[in-house]
Amino acid sequence: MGIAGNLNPNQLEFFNTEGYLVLESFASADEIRSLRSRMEQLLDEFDFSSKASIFSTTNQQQTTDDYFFESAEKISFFFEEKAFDDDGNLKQPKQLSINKVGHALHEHDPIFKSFTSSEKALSLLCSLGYKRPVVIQSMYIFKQPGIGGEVVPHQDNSFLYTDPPTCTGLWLALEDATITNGCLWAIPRSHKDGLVRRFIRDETGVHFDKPSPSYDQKDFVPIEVKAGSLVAIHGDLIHQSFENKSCTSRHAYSLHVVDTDGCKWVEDNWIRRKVDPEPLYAS
Ligand SMILES: O=C(O)CCC(=O)C(=O)O
Repeated sequence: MGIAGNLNPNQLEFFNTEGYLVLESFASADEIRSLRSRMEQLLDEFDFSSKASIFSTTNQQQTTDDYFFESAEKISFFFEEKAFDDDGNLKQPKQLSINKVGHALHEHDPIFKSFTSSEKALSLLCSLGYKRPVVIQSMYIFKQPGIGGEVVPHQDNSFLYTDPPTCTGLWLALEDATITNGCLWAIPRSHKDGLVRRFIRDETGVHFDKPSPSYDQKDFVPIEVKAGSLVAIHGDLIHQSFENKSCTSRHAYSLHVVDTDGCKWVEDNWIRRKVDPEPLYAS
């Protein structure tokens, strides 16, 4: 295989203890420019006249439709809940109305694919102990100025469950992420308490198997990072982000990785692939 891990023992210890790790300057200015300008191009080409699907983490059951399910293997566009007026017209240009693009950018777009399978990304996964990792979803998240929606407290293993759980989030800041424009917040060490609930897909649609616990906001710490920083997030870490009420966007490229060696992708996950994803490497 020839892939060597790139985390030092202190970084690994921090990740294992706190449940997350910030890697500053993970992406170069050129890589950020190229991911952002490719997204600008995809957005320019996106014709939303026939279909507008909304993404909301506060209203997930109602807004989940076939467009959402099929996005697991496509490049699909989801609008902000607050993007439309009462007559269903966009209140601002489409470029400032999209919540996210997902969930298979890493498979279908050469620029996103190249970053996703870069040597440094593979080395990071090797450090984290992945034997045969697959990217199970990718998202370009805009957190638009003024209307960027909140992402409620959650654990990534709830949505992307393997038995045993193996999900890690790799969240790359494409712009500076601050408390003002809606950075990530997490409860350090919360991954030690295990998985709280699962997001299940069945013949009736999707639902959580348990209600959300109520979290004390005092337990969350902000993870403010510069553009180019990557935040590795343990699949059981409780994390969230708030609405962006500022006039500055907060773009990010988020990957979720699971292992396919020594664990099983369970069939009641929302993602049901027709074609199995290719592993990034096999060791
Ligand atoms: O970008 C955000 O605001 C939230 C992202 C997130 O929670 C995730 O990628 O798991």
